[in-house]
Amino acid sequence: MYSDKYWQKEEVLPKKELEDLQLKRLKWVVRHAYDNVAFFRQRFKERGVHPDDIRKREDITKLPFTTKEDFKVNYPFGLFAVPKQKIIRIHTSSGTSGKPKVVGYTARDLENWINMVARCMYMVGVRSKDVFQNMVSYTFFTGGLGFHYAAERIGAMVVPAGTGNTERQIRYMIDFGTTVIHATPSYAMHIKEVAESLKIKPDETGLRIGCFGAEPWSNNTRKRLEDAFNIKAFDSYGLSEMNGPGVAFECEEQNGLHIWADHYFIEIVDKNGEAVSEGEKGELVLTPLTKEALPLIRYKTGDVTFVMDDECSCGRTHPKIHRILGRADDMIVVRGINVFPSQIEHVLMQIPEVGDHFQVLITRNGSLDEITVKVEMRDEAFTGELSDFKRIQSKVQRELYKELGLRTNVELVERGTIERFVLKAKRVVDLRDEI
Ligand code: DLL
Repeated sequence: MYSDKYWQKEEVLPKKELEDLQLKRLKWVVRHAYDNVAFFRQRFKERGVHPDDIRKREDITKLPFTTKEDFKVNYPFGLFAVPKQKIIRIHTSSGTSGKPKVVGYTARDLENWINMVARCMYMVGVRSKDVFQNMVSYTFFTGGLGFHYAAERIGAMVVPAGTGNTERQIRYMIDFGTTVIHATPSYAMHIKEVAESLKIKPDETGLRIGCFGAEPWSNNTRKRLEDAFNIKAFDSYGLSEMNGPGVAFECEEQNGLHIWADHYFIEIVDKNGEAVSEGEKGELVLTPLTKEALPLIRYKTGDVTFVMDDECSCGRTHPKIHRILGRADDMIVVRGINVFPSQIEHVLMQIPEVGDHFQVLITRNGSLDEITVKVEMRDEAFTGELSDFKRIQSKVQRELYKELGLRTNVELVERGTIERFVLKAKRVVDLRDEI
């Protein structure tokens, strides 16, 4: 630990020093990838670029991008830059189809990763006195072990709960005196609902902090979770290809996520792979600067965000990104209008009559795309009166129109009708190709 306030001294490195460190590490990782991964060597040659061409940070744009597709071609270990005996762990990230992406770690990679997640947890106030209940999957998913070892490193008491068996999770929270929880926001919403059905009041638990991530969620969901559990809830961003969680995390300001620039080089690009203007939104491209096992160059994450490069009152000098707006490939294009599911969530979660669960169905009616939002109502709002029902339905439709500029069909359903998820939610069902 560096001080009472920070886990590592690198968190407050002056900007110039941080940039110098980035350049030094960028040169190292580019050379490492070129020397040890045939795939990168060939890509560099095709592009007519050599590691010696990297003299300043801006030279990164000379390098080719790496994509999710490249994992498929190189399945399982073709992108690894060290011999197999130096890899001490692997994880996988399952895409929606085809082969999973296999990611590997050397002992030093794991050490760096543990420290990055520890930085994040320490940043939001987790200390050795805390009881940390880790309610995500512990297997191939990076969220389980990623948080587990970091919490142990801080010295917290770890409850390796995993997912599911929600009533027991709630029992343990109370019996063990859990103070910090980690879950996907959709599972946290489900836990909230089960706790409510058990008539457990937020202040009956000793919870203080919630770490939520691994999928898009909204500020209005944050409010609901904070009220239900009497906690402060923080957004946690990461991806398996960049170790897992611990890439970026909110600090106590809850306004943007610090992205650890001593370990990741950040770019935001448009559809053509060109840098966007400062502060504009686009796809996040990351180059890990210290990864020995998997030195991905200019990796296109598919996640859409923008850089909020203002000074932060927490004192950390690492840039902040806005919470992820959505995945480029999650974006629904309906009648020419781009919609991210998180925009819909944002609208729904601020309407008091609306419950915590929803689903978006996209269908085609002739040549016209239709979007139907199925929304659970809160029990209290469900009076049985048709006029109430109609009023709420038009209210939801009106609010969605204001945000999306798009007419939607709204179907109100009873609580418990829509599927619950213990890890990442699947909220959008696109039936356009099936009709
Ligand atoms: O989800 C790693 C993780 C574990 C992050 C625990 C946070 C907490 P993957 O399964 O490889 O890794 O999925 C990565 O999930 O590219 C984003 O599209 C999405 N994602 C992750 N965190 C967030 C977030 C883990 N806070 C993919 N907001 C990423 C929005 C997120 N999307």
